[in-house]
Amino acid sequence: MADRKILVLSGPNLNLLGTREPEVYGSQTLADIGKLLEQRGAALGFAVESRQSNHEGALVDWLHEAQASGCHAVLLNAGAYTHTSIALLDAIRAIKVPVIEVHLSNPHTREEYRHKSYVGMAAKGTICGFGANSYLLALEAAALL
Ligand code: CA2
Repeated sequence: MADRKILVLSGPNLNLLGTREPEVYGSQTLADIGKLLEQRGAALGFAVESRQSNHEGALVDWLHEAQASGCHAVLLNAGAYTHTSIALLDAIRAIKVPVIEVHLSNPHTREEYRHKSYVGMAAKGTICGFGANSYLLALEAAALL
């Protein structure tokens, strides 16, 4: 059932996860995280589908799709688009599905240009700074909605 589905969207460069900068982003790959989310989701009674794109428009399309297909929630790590994308802000505002902002690192402890989040301006809430566990914690939060 679509209303028991949680969509996990990851943005630009996150396909490189686990291959570079492990000191910042951890050593697990996005596929590893996807498997963990699927397992935990099943235990919580949700089908979890994970997707990644380096393209802003694909993320916008998938947010619209989450609404059209009646998803329960979206977990969104928009990568660097977090800090630049009014298109993502508008897309999140345009849908009723709650979007939880996720980051592996804590952008607030990093460069100033990472402090502003357009995603966060419309997200239900934000979980950041816990590495791969940020996604899992966001899933727990989504299941409570
Ligand atoms: O901490 C996060 O999850 C970020 O969304 C990651 C983005 C960054 O621009 C945000 O400020 C915070 C960068 C993703 C880059 O992913 C890489 C993964 C492995 C190696 C290189 C880049």
